[in-house]
Amino acid sequence: MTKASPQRIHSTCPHDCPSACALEVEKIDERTIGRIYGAKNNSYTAGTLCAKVGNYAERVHHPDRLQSPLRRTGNKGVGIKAFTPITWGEALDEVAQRFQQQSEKYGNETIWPHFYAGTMGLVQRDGIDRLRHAMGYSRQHSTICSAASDAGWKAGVGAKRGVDAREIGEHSDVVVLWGTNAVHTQVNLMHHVSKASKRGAKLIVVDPYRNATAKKADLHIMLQPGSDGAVASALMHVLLKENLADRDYLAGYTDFNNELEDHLETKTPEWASAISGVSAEEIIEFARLIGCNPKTYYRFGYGFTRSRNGAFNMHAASCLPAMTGAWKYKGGGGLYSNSELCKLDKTMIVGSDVVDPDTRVLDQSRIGEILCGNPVDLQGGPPITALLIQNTNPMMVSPSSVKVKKGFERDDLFVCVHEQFLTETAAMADIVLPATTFLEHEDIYVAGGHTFLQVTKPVIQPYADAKPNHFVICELAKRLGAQHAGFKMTAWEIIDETLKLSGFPDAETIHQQHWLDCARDFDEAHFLTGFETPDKKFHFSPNWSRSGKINATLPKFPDHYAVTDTRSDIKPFRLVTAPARQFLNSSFTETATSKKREGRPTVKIHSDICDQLQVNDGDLVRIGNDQASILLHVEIYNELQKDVVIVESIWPSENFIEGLGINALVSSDPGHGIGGAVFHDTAIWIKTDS
Ligand SMILES: Nc1nc2c(c(=O)[nH]1)N[C@H]1C(S)=C(S)[C@@H](COP(=O)(O)OP(=O)(O)OC[C@H]3O[C@@H](n4cnc5c(=O)[nH]c(N)nc54)[C@H](O)[C@@H]3O)O[C@H]1N2
Ligand SMILES: Nc1nc2c(c(=O)[nH]1)N[C@H]1C(S)=C(S)[C@@H](COP(=O)(O)OP(=O)(O)OC[C@H]3O[C@@H](n4cnc5c(=O)[nH]c(N)nc54)[C@H](O)[C@@H]3O)O[C@H]1N2
Ligand code: SF4
Ligand SMILES: [Mo]
Repeated sequence: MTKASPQRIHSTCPHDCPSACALEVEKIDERTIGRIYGAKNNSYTAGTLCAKVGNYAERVHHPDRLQSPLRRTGNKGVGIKAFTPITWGEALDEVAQRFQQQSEKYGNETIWPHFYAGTMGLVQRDGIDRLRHAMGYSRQHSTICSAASDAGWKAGVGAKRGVDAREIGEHSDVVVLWGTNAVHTQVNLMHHVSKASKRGAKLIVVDPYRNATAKKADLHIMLQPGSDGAVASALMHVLLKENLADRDYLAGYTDFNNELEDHLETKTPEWASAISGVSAEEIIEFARLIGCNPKTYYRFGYGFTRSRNGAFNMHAASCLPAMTGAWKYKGGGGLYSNSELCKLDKTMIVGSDVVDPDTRVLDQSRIGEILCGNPVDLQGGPPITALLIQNTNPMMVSPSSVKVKKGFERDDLFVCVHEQFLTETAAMADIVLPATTFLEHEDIYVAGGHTFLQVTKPVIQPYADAKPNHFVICELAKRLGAQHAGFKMTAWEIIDETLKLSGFPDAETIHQQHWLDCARDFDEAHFLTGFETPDKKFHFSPNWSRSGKINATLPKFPDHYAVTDTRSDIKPFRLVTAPARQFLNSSFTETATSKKREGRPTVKIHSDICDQLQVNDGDLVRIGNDQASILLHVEIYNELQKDVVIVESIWPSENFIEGLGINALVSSDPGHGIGGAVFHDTAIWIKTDS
């Protein structure tokens, strides 16, 4: 007799990834899943999925999942043996009591709910804001990922949406992947790219190293980190000079003018070559490919915006589809993120109706400075004496991690972490609460990489005593006296109400059909009805202050904006800490399969440099700067410029020989514009006398 195959239940991948894959989860029984598959009948996911999530049973059924609330009774940072199980009631009472005590002493701004996108589900991710706003706790300027890229994209285009990536497969003649290692970070996109390649479309990848994506490219622009503005400006120079710009489009849809044309006159390929290390010939070849093929699709990633000039460079690169009029064509135009495509009224989730605009806003990526009491960061307000953390692991992922650790070590800091695992951050907490995974709770998802809105229900029962984020937020609200209708609703009711307020079908209907395609019609998707700027034009010369409070005066036109961490005789190399394939930020570092596939932390160094340093593959070198230094095994890698090194990340600190993670070297300086972490903008030295 053949065994019946397990039931497959629809779900959505919640991880912090543009793909937000539509999933089919094999349900073995009420507590167990089998394999996970990408939904075949979703036209973006198209049955593709990353290996990490295919093998999710290993994560959701991991023996190290947190089972019950814990109180720390031993030292910070030593692990599970420092904790004692307690009940949910005891844990929540203690957190509420400590918050109240601190509030009485210092005012409500002394408490900082700190969160990010461990789950991208809107209710479980952003509900913490409702508690924050209802209580007047310190706010968060979310800069760790998309602040710089958002500002740069919106500067020209005006809204966080772009052309549907499903157009690539059948219509694009050229695809440009700019600063995104899609094979690692959004593998579904590659399904659409390979469909185009099979038709003969050309793939151009712009990236400092020949990563897994660049290996598939017809043209790899292997530039210096932080030099994208120079390359983009030179491309525009060539397009204008060789009459490959679309002058009618420029006149009708953009603010293009003679002053910009004069400015670009001096931005020659030779000028850009000296800055970027890319040959003038390659820049001309690139310009001709995009100029002669207006059906060019640009997929702009986050990677190239993680620099001090990142927002500026995103804007410079986003000028290219406007210069050639690519937006006019099916298969042409660009996408950075579609997260503003489905316009949702999130009042019930985030409590935007109860925000006090006078509460201070703290820079998420400066958590080290903030916890260590930097008065500039604290803006004249009280110290942070209590943290509530959900969906993020700042000890591992934040810049300047030595400072972050120092902050968490403070005796007078009370920390509550709600987590699935005892992360490095949870190990520093006073109270740890066990969290459900997406398979155990409800949520609603939009996506950066596609056009679908998805609503999900639990596939299995919660593990042990784990509870969803929504539960924790509502229970704390009850104890703290926070007032908002959202605290009295179930997660499902909030999803339903959010959809209703936004004019979408109800939650049950969308759940039954698994997703709702929010794609706009051709003219709107391609901005032929106008960009979302005040004058409906694309802006080559943007008004940066539309993004918010600006921290620097940015150049007027696309250019090379030389504000990155510069090399010197002492620090002659530049470090890029690009994401590893088998990890997702700090997640999946707990699963044996991911770790085994990644091997160990290494530093990719060019063989000529290894010869100079007299080191071989596998030898140890020390890399460092003014902040810290780290011992790493060498991986000889010739597919990068000689003065650039790559450490694929983010490995747990314990996997580094001396226990210090890669973010010890990354600065917490904010990117120019409205801020943003600068993970790929670090000048370093390399030494062999370890
Ligand atoms: N060196 C270097 N550092 C980087 C980057 C880099 O490229 N290089 N990238 C940066 C970027 S882009 C980002 S976005 C950050 C992200 O950094 P993090 O925010 O730490 O990212 P994640 O690992 O996605 O998620 C954090 C935690 O959320 C938890 N979690 C997941 N779902 C839930 C849930 O439903 N409830 C609760 N309570 N917890 C949940 C997971 O268990 C995980 O431990 O890292 C940044 N750090
Ligand atoms: N496997 C895996 N998938 C992930 C993640 C992960 O950690 N692992 N993280 C998730 C998250 S939170 C995010 S935000 C996305 C990010 O995904 P991406 O948009 O792909 O961005 P990054 O991963 O930061 O960087 C991508 C590439 O940018 C390159 N880069 C660095 N500096 C520069 C530069 O100055 N110019 C140019 N042109 N390129 C540069 C890096 O070398 C790297 O290859 O991926 C998500 N998906
Ligand atoms: S590719 Fe991204 S969205 Fe899809 S399953 Fe993997 S992590 Fe999730
Ligand atoms: Mo991110």
